[in-house]
Amino acid sequence: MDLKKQIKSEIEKALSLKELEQLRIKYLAKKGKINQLFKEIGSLSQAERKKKGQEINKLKEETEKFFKEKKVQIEKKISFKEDRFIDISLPGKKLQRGHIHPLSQVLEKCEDIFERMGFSVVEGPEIENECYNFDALNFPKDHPARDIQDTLWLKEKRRLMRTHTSPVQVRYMEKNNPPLRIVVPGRVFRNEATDVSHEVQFYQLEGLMIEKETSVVDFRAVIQNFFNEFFGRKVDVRMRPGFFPFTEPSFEIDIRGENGKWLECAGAGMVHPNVLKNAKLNPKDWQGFAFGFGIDRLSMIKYNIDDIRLFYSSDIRFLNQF
Ligand code: FA5
Repeated sequence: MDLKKQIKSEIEKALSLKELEQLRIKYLAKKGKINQLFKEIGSLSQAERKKKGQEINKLKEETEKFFKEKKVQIEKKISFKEDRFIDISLPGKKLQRGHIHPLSQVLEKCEDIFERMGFSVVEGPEIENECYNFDALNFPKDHPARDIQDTLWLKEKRRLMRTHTSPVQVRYMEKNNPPLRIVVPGRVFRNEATDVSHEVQFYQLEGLMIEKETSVVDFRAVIQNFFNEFFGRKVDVRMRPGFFPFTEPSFEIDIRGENGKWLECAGAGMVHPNVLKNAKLNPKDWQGFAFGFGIDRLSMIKYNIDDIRLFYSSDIRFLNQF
């Protein structure tokens, strides 16, 4: 049989890298058959030697090519087999299931309760201008909240990260005719040091109700109903006098956790006549109340969490508990 054919057929039959290596030694190694052929032509005439030499060189090149191709083929088969190897004694891989973040769950619950009381859910921009965040809300020009220490100002002139959801009150009143009942969920930003109950960014839920006639008594009834529903029990609610430039009178709202401790969770009050005027409503015709819940604080009380920063830690061991 022609040597080239023989080599080719033997290589084709090889099943493993080991067999292939044996064939390589047989044909291509120093003492292999092909080198043997080179030696044998030593006795031929120069012309014949040249011709034969060329033939053997060609055979050598082709043989090397066959080996290379076969090696790639065998290696591919091995890695395929390894990929497909299944060890049925190994425990199965558990699929990690995601779920809604606890703060989003709380926001959804709040929205749901207020919607049942006739409030609509409205949103506003996180990047605000000084006018809606402060001026229209009756903040004096020199109010300390405008200070760079409290507010995250943007490079763009008079633009800022909103410090509360209250600017949406004015935005909404400008475009909609009363009576109004809205809640505004959203993220707010403050340039302050963090601690167990303060974050640089946190969530608020703003509420606004504008009617021909409303009073602090209506407000108290609405929030008491909200808290009872939210916590699924009768909740102790405390209203303390407070100060906000956009409400008069103003209150701080505390609720008592199951551990007996009071925690401030909202600011509120009757909408200031100047704010109604800034939104082109006549304070003689319309009045109302507004409130701003700290959603993180509500969540802390609901789930008995003592550090607000856990909500933003992305610690899966914490998040998986909700
Ligand atoms: C306000 O932001 C007012 N806009 C609330 C308001 C709305 C008053 C409508 C009157 C009428 P205050 O700064 O107190 O108020 O924040 C409201 C609530 O947000 C607080 O009661 C608290 O629960 C929460 N809060 C305030 N600062 C932080 C903070 N750094 N981290 C987490 N929660 C905070």
